[in-house]
Amino acid sequence: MHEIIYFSSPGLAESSRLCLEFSGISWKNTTVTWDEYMLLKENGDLPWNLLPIIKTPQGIIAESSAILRYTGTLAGMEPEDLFQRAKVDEILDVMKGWWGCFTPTFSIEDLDDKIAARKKLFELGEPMDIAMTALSSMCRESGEGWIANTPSMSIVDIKAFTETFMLFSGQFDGLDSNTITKYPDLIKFHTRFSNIPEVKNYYSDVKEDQDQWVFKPNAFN
Ligand SMILES: N[C@@H](CCC(=O)N[C@@H](CS)C(=O)NCC(=O)O)C(=O)O
Repeated sequence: MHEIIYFSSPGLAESSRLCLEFSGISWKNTTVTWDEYMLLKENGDLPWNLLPIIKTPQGIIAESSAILRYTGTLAGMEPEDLFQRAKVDEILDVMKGWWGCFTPTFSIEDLDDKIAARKKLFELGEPMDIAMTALSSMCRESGEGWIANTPSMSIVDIKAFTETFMLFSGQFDGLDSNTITKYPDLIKFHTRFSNIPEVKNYYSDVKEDQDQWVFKPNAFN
């Protein structure tokens, strides 16, 4: 049995949760509070003191990218072709840089300043606008409909879906659905992806007050 342990938010675990869902294997989604996280840390259960981790039959793996590649392989979403796999990794690395420019806003203490900083990131020509525009082009231009031009869905499609739309759930002050609806190609990508049966089914019981509402069909329509 595989078990992912993380907080209840989508965060760094959602892409792997979705991969496990696609894999068809039996798995457990364990969500923890901050106090439970601290306990895991104090008990030495976390290889690098951070979440997420995945418990596998052979032991624990930490680091979200490693977990994504592991669960993506279980789901058959790691391309076998070396070039295609490297392309997928290339785009994953680029995406990591995109979200990296968002991270410093977490340490802004004044709420108005935090909101202003986040809104600015999405203004024309600013880093997150550049990111959303680049992702829009990849969605528009992908031959087979998959972001890295793979013949079937890869882990980069999963990561693009979960890590883009989770930004607009309302959990991050300053960002809401009005920000993302400025990018129609991303809304098209959302509509297509959220209606894939496995995805639709996985989120079917999600309630409005859960951050995962953004992954349901029509979330932004
Ligand atoms: N590079 C790690 C980063 C993990 C990380 O920063 N996890 C955060 C939650 S998103 C955490 O465990 N925070 C607890 C803390 O800061 O003490 C990864 O990709 O898994």
